[in-house]
Amino acid sequence: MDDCIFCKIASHVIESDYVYEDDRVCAFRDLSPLAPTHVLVIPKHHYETMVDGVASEDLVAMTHAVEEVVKSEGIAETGFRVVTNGGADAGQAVHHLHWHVLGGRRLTDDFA
Ligand code: DGP
Repeated sequence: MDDCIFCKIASHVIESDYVYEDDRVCAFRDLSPLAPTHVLVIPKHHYETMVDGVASEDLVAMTHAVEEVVKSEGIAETGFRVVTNGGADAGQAVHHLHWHVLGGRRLTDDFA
């Protein structure tokens, strides 16, 4: 996807503040953090949302990345939240599947 910012970050065409990477996924800090830890976990393959036929290998890799991130950020024990926005009603701004990983403070009942 030539015009997808997250494809460019995944392929290092545009560099970001990466906190985890393997052959299927990468994780990097959100530009506008809503919590002390606000990391985005994305598959390197372009999917728009969770209902875009995501390969099970990519789901496993994303789950593994969440585990690595919450451990390295020191929030595995204190608590964390994983959120994904799919489509207009959810306010999805970037149309490349991403999981927000939030933690480091008491999270409210709202999105963050
Ligand atoms: P969503 O509403 O779920 O599509 O959130 C998209 C998030 O992506 C939003 O929290 C801001 C973040 N974001 C957008 N563009 C960039 C970027 O170029 N770099 C980084 N690190 N984050 C970005």
